[in-house]
Amino acid sequence: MAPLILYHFAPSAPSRAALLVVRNLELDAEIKEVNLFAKEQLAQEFVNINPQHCVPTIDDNGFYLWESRAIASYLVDSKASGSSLYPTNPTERALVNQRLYFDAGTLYPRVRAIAFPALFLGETKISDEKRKQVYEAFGFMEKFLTGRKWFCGDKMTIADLSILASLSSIVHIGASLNDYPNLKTWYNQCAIDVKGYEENDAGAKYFAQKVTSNLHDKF
Ligand SMILES: N[C@@H](CCC(=O)N[C@@H](CS)C(=O)NCC(=O)O)C(=O)O
Repeated sequence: MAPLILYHFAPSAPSRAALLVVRNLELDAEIKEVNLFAKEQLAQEFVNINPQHCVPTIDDNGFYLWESRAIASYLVDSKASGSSLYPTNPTERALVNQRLYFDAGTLYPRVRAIAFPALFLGETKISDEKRKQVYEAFGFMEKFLTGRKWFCGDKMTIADLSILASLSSIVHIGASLNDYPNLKTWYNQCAIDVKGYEENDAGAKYFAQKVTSNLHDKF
């Protein structure tokens, strides 16, 4: 059987989230870089696979899938069914999904609202409103983590991996966790327990350097 292929670009938070799932499931996968800064995602052979031309995308023996959180759940279901990374119990799974949707619909868009204009639209400032929106999301996460080691309870799930990829990007851009002790403790715990933590962190740092080099003011 052909190996799993992950089309990946390290600065991209969604792409790093999928890679973290690969690493935490210890899957044998070929990682193929799609350099977005060189517009490689627009190459015809990639668009043939994914008409939305985004990373991450996987090729699992001819099954093509994109959207990082869909990839995360598919990888657990298809390669490690029963793993606590994506529990099968309906309420436990629903909570993981809620956190994944929170990342997709709240946290990541607020990070992107700062990064994308700085990277691609010549924006040199972060508005107070955008900063406030990021810290509001931190406040929500602080509450999600009350009485929990991980976002969904006492075990790490794909929600933690997805959130880690988004959060590390904005932390390296300069957002502070100091007013969010639960979140800070969780972030430090990730450094200990998440496989591929360093790899994710290096991608997040590189991304943040690109963003902050275009910004005149600090986060
Ligand atoms: N919701 C998607 C977002 C994917 C996404 O926006 N990827 C960006 C990089 S962060 C991309 O590939 N952009 C290139 C393009 O759209 O042409 C996911 O979670 O996978």
